[in-house]
Amino acid sequence: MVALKFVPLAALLLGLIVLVSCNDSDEDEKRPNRPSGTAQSANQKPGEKPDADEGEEGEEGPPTPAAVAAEKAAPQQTAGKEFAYNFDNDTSGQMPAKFHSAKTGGGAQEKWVVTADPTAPSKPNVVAQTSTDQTDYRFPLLIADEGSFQDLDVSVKFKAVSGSIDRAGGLVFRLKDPNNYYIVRANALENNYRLYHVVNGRRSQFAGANLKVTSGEWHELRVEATGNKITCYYDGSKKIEATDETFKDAGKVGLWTKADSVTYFDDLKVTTK
Ligand SMILES: [Ca+2]
Repeated sequence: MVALKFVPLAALLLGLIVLVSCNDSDEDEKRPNRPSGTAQSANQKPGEKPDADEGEEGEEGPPTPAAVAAEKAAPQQTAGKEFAYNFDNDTSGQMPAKFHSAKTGGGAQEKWVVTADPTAPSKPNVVAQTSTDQTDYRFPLLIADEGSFQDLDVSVKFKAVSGSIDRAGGLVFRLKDPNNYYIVRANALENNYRLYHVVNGRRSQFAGANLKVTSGEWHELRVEATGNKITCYYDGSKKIEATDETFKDAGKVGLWTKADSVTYFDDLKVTTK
């Protein structure tokens, strides 16, 4: 009799214990998750966010590319022909002569202007991409109008000034139009140097190297392309050697940034090989 009386009481107690422990574990699950979830998404910028730059393999970009204007044809340059641009005779606050601007991807209009910089490799001027639209898949381009180049040696100095989504500077070559080109770029938020082809507005990385990219200092990007062989240097050191069959014909050269990168460039030089 006594035992029987205890059965419902024991069951009740057991039920209460289960209920309390369930509540506890719910709270335990919720409490640490909320702040860590927030911290994670905050920490995801810039290194771990699902950024287009994070896709090491495969294509990136919208299935239907943003429309771009066709490029005006530029005469293909013969071996030994050289062009150099120091922006020092261009007007501050305006686009540099012998260039036009364009954009791959979405977001606001790119803005390239000549500006004075006391640290310029050649003084007084540099050319700067100054728009800070944070659209991630957005690549402002500054394209040189005078020639197209097949086998080439092209270099530029760049200084990563600011950017929270991205802080990068790049060199474009064998460009057919703003949706089709090769690009090698250095990223000061990710500390890497990567080589991509962009085909119909979609970007694929096919080579790269990890290296320290400091902001606020000048660095040199340089590419040698001969046939399908592409060699990329960073501050004079060979960092990438790759082969690729995508763009074999002559194309234009240019400068590149991404998202909200404010980047200064100077002394673009290109020589036909
Ligand atoms: Ca200059």
